[in-house]
Amino acid sequence: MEPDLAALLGPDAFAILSAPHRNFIDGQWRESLSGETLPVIDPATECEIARIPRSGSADIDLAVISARRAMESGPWSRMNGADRGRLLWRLADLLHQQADVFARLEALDTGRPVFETRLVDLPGSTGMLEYMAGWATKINGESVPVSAPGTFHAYTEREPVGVVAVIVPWNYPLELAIWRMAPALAAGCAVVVKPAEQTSLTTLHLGHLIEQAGFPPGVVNIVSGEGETAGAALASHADVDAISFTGSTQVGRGIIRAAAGNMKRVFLELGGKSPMIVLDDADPEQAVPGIASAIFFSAGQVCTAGSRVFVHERIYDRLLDGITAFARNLAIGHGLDEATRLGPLVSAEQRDRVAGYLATASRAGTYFATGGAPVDGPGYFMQPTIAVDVDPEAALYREEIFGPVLCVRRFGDGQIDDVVRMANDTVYGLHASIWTTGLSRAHRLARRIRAGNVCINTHNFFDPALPMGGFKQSGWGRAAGFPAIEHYTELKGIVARL
Ligand code: TXE
Repeated sequence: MEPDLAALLGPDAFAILSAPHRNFIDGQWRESLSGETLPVIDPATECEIARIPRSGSADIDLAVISARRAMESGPWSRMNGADRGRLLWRLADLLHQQADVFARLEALDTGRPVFETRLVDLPGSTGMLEYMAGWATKINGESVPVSAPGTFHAYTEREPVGVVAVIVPWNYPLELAIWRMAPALAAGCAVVVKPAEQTSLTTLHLGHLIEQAGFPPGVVNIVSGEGETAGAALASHADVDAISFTGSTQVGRGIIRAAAGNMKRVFLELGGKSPMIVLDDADPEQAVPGIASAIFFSAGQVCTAGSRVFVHERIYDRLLDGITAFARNLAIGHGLDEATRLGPLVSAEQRDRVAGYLATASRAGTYFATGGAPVDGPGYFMQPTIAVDVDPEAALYREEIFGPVLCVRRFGDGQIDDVVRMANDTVYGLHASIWTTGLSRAHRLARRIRAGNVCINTHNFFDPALPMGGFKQSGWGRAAGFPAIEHYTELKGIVARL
């Protein structure tokens, strides 16, 4: 049974949940053209709590036309960097004012603890808007000393790439939408955002803040719908210039194919199977909570989750006991309960997927130090799980589980080369961490790991200033920092005969 959402959410967030949820296209609030809707399910109770537009290709078309118009003839096209920066700051200010409301709605929709959405999603969102607001005035070209400098004068300029499609997944809906939108807007692009069908509430509601901040109509369009229809229409749309996709590697491959039609610029942030290496001199006080949080935060539904850990035998027992106790002590509950530290997985589909991996591993005789199965419903809850000595060929060890499941392996003296080989023996290369008090060992090891981000004595570290992204099949390009702006600009060389 659904708990008293009015009491749990508070009046402001409850009012938002209860109001109609519509697409935001060309500065207007619209139903899907077909009038169809999709249910929004509370993953902790399996109850329907709202409905969102089930948009199709005709809705996507309207959004793309509106973005194109904003790019080419609207006030946006005449704004300078300072104007754009001011709008991004204003949006950040409005989000600060409503941070708690957004954090609660996000917790309800994703199932993740409100403790997390408050700690991570909202500061991460406002921080990125503020950071990119600063870049808006600093997107410079360069003068270029060509071979005949007295005869020719050459310089470069960065122009906005055009209309950008932003497709985001269900785990960090608001934050990921903002991490992709903010650099595109700073660069002067117009965007069409499609949130994941499971978790669209906060992204749709962000449209109200975009309106209040004063963005001209059409600069930001938000359209909810399913991946195979609305998402696919956006990915293959001939009038979209660039696409920023965050999601599974499998769909990422389809995005590349869909983008080929008109050669869209493609940014991809995809899956991971991130390794953590614990050396014998690691500080257990730091490593135990650090490693447990790396996998159990957001119930492991994080692209960078630390899902494989290699532990030196001298620290192994202490570490395994510590993370096992941490897992058993996690308070499992509704995301809106302040005490909750492990919410449900986002959907029945995701719960069944994770349960399937665990059942296969169980049949193969895998030993679980704790967990290993779903928690009885209602709600898509999964036990925090630690699998020991998993066969390196097993699916549990090789594939992205996207649930609270950690694979642990032990190593001994003289085996560090084997550990590096095993850490890198994956099609992914998104994130990694090294746990040691030896400064030189840490940096030497960091150079050998094939991943876009390597953390030392921490994991899942993100900052708007730090480029983030994947090697190998974890993606193309980097989010955050100036590299993110580069994705949304075209570099033009201009030369004049003097
Ligand atoms: O992702 P999808 P799903 C991984 C994780 C998870 C698995 C499946 O392993 O278990 O993917 O999750 C849209 N054209 N990650 O199925 O399908 C979709 O509507 C265009 C890792 O939810 O990739 C949503 O908005 N768009 C990941 C977005 O793509 C399409 C986060 C992501 O959905 C589409 C999420 C299509 N054909 C899942 N099909 C990470 N890297 O953080 C779907 N979409």
